[in-house]
Amino acid sequence: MIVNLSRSLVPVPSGTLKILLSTELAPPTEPVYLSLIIPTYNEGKNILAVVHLLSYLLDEALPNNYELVVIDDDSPDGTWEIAQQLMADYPRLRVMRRQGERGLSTAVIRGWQVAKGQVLGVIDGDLQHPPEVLMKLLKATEQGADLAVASRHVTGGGTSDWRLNRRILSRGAQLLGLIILPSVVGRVSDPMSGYFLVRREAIAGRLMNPLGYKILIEVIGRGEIHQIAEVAYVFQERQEGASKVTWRQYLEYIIHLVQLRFW
Ligand SMILES: Nc1nc2c(ncn2[C@@H]2O[C@H](COP(=O)(O)OP(=O)(O)OP(=O)(O)O)[C@@H](O)[C@H]2O)c(=O)[nH]1
Ligand SMILES: [Mg+2]
Repeated sequence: MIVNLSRSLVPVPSGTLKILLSTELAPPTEPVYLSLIIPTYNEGKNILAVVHLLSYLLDEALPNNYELVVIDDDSPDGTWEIAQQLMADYPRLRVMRRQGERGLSTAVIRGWQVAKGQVLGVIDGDLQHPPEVLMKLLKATEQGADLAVASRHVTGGGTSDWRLNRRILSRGAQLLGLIILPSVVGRVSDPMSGYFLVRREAIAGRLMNPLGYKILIEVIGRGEIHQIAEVAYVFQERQEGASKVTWRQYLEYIIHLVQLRFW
């Protein structure tokens, strides 16, 4: 009888936020091409659809050569438990339940710390990032990009029905970033994107210290990124669940920029 050990949750790494070099991965670890992290907080109504759509596409594009890793911060709606049950039907899915440490950026890095992929990625767990764009991001990494970013600000990209105040806030935050940290923020058209893939070796072995939501600026700021590709996407409206964005994220973003600039 084959016992499926993959049904248990992934243990949460502790200590510094450093990602392993591929040579440091423990021997029984079977490497894969892509590890895609799905950070979640109260996404119980979305997680099945996200896992299903991504698995459907990746089973075709990278059969048995990818993993999806849900990192849930102990959501009150039990997202982690729903995801854990999905592992029976989706063998490439792994799930981590964090209790203690919280926050989007550190969730992504904790996921990358347990990842087996040569290429590490992140996608929102609320279907606002169109799954099919992933195929173009993958292609860009296969063609040599160290970083492939889904962007709302290249031809063909956009933000569906964002209200004017959110557009202004988003563009204002980008402008501020360009002033405080031009060498990082100026390298991509959409530095606020939470949908991208990065080559493991470009960020491994470096101490990451992100704050808040904007993990991409941490990756560009601390990584060794030479070649960048951008792929257009339209940020979709949320159909289920609620946004976690508040003023706090904007404040943390500013502190994060200053931190990256001076430390
Ligand atoms: N693990 C974890 N995931 C989080 C946390 N905050 C947000 N997320 C997830 O990160 C993704 C993005 O968060 P959202 O609140 O949707 O932010 P957004 O998409 O930029 O903004 P909206 O358009 O308002 O939804 C979603 O999958 C959330 O469930 C957190 O503290 N921990
Ligand atoms: Mg969202």
